[in-house]
Amino acid sequence: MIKTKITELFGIQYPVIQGGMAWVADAKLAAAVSEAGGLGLIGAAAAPAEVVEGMIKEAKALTSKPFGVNVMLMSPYADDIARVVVEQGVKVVTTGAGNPGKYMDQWKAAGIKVIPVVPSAALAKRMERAGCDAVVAEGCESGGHIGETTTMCLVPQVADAVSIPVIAAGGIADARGVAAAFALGAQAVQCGTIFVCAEESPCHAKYKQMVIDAKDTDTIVTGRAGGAPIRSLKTKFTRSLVKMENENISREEFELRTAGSLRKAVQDGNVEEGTFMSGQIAGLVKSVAPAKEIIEKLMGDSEALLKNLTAERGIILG
Ligand code: TUI
Repeated sequence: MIKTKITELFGIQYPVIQGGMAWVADAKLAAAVSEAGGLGLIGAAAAPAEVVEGMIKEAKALTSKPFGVNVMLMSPYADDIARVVVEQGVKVVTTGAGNPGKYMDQWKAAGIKVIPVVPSAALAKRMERAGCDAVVAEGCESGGHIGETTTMCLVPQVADAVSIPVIAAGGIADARGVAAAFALGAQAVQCGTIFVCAEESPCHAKYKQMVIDAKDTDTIVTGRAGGAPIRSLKTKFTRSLVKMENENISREEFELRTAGSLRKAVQDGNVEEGTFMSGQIAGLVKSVAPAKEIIEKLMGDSEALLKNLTAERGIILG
């Protein structure tokens, strides 16, 4: 058993949160993770509020354990989704891709635990002052929309900047990552890429296989020029996007080429036009497995490693 401030805060068994991945983090995946003792998240992404409401109802039918919703703040529907999570009595809200300040009063009044994803210590401090309950310090090893700082550098600096609990994200897919996260000052981990390959994940079999086949250097960052960098698997398509950006393609043209590309990856496994978001840790993901198995292996190995860290590493103290 690994009990931390985060397992206490959420009333969960293991200090593992599943990332609120756009198109991937649906009700089935979130419920499976929560049922297995972690905290599952539904990713609201850019979906309309009715769709998110439907997913929340579906998750409630699948699990009586706590689960959360990730609100992607760049969504045109963010205001409506902010209201839906309150109406539906969601216990935990994480936010990404922006500052959730304008929703804080509404969410705190409803007793929601608010956990923003932050890419910097400065934003973490602002979020603590705004009354957030914890922060996710997400390094740029992550898949999807990323900041500039690595997990190794971000987590300890965020941990020093705030007194609320810190959850480490970015590059964590096994016990070594969990142990490192604790050593850096985190109280829990958030994992994304490993759950792309959960049996319950809605990702197309081709997407899962591409993550399994990926090695350490197989991701690429697109969208830097437009100010919304996205990490995904290297394909002919994503390489061509970077080439176009380097040739100063217009933002409109870039948007046109990338619109709907994540959906094409998740639902269709379309390698020609899909964006297969993935973290740099894909190389550690070797198979598709049920969420419960993923979590039990991750946490079982972590407990063993944490108990015996130096001996397992051949490090001699004193
Ligand atoms: O949000 C994510 N990852 C995502 S969101 C997403 S969907 C999307 N698609 C196209 C363009 C943009 C998004 C896919 N992956 N992770 C959390 C995260 N939050 N990463 C970085 C940030 C972030 C960035 C700036 C959080 C706050 C922030 O603050 C700016 C400010 O207002 O101070």
